[in-house]
Amino acid sequence: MAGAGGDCCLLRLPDDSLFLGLDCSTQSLKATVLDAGLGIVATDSVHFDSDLPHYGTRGGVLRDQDPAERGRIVSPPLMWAEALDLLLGRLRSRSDLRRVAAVSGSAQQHGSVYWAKGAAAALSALNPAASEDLAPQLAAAGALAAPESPVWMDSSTAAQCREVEAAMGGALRLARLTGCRAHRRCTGPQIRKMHQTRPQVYEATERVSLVSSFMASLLVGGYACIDETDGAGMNIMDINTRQLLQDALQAMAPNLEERIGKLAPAHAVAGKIAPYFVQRFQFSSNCLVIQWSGDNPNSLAGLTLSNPGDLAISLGTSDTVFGVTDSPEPSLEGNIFPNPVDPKTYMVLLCYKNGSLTREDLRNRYAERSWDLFNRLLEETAPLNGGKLGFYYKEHEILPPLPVGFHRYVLKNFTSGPLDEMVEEEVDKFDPPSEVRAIIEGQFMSMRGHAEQCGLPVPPKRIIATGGASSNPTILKIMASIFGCPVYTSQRSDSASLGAALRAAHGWLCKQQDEFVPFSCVYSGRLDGTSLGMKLSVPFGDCEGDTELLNNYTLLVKKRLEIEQKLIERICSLMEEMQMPCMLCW
Ligand code: XUL
Repeated sequence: MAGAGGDCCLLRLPDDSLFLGLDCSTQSLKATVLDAGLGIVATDSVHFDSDLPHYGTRGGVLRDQDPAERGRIVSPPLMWAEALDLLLGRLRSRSDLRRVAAVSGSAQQHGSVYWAKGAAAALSALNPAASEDLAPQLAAAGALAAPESPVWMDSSTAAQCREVEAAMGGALRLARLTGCRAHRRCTGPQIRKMHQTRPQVYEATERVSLVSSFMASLLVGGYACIDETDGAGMNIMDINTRQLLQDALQAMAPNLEERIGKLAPAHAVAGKIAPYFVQRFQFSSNCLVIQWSGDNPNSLAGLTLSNPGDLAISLGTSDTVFGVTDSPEPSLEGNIFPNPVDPKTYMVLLCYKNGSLTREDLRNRYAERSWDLFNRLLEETAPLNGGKLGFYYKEHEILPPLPVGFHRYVLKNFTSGPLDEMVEEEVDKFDPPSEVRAIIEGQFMSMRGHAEQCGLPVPPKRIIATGGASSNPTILKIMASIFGCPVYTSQRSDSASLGAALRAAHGWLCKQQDEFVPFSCVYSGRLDGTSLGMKLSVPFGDCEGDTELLNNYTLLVKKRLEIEQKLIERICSLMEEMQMPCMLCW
């Protein structure tokens, strides 16, 4: 039997079937359609800002301008619903949606959606014959208790994070139980803030969904469960038993369990697709909706990451670093989630808020808004940047937990003395080429240092780079030098929607077999020549000097982590002087 580790090759996806993967990320909704041979038959996307400008988002989000609500960042859930109609309409004209055997999805992690009382009934009554689409029908039924959802970028929950950690016996205990400390983007503290600051919304709420389960709920026309992988980003689930923790639920808000509902494994069936989608877009009424999950877990599936020592780095709105482990060690840094495609293992994730938008900001300031010039400047400057280290935070950062601000240091006597004895001097600015190198080197050095602290293997055996900036070879070359390993790229930059399509096929197979089957059954023997193939983009160790350079980066990473620590201490004592609670060491 396949589930018992038997011969997966006996399992077949029906020849004429299609599998649809959607990814509701911060800035867009994307789709990948796979055929039974795992070839890509269609892709498409809806960009929230430009395709749906009436929601007024920038980068897919709305930033609260009220000084009392600094750091509050939200998105309108109806925008995601409208994007779903638009995207399926576009896809229908390019592929035969009747052949879709299963659909699954990926979404930005941690965001919370508040369904109003009666929303379950409204979802089941979505009318395909009505002239209105999903969003106006949901609005007319008053299906949402809050028109805006706090998303992963929201950093306005510092007080709630402190309270929750205190109630749960400290940050480390909470991390050991739930997979992470109360990071500001975690959903539990978001819900607590909603209960404290908008009690009327919380009272009116029948169900809280994550962005992933919100989208799945639209597709099944009823509340879909939160899956156990994305659910781990909420601070309310025991990552070992995958059950809700009563004391954590109570630390968040009253009567929360009934608003969360049950959790389900990521490979489970959420339901059959609702009649709305059957009639509007010609899906088969037998099309299965497989549980949706978070974007990072879906990328893990899309990159078929399963070997210890493989590290994925996704360079997108958030930069993330992740790998698989069977012996997770939750700490104050990073997140541990159950692996969405293997109930026995876990994924370790580091998340940085300052990803592509911060790189773009530096490009605009120092490289005349041009990636070509940005790359030229990177190539003109020597590795190690002459001992110049930059810390650029346009958003309140997670790793390290530092507020918005730019900090620059030069190591004195960089060219003459031993690196580990060098003392740093703070400066106001660098020349433009050094600024450009400092952000790229700085981001990768931080990833390497924190990955090591979280127990991820450094140097990794290989890195699989994905996300927008992974198409930039100059950036990838620097990644290889700093981590000391070859860098591969996935043939497809959108690993999250690809992962969702593969998970749709996986969920379909599990349902067919009536038991869990290994994820590799979906793709066994079919990695090369399909959408899943990897390409070696930067080799490592072939050039003279690679190893010496790696050793120097090792020292520079150590120095960088020391400076980070000093920056944290400086901010803490400033807060203390101002007699304010220190937001960094709650
Ligand atoms: C991960 C995280 C981000 C979002 C981005 O914990 O918050 O990577 O998932 O969509």
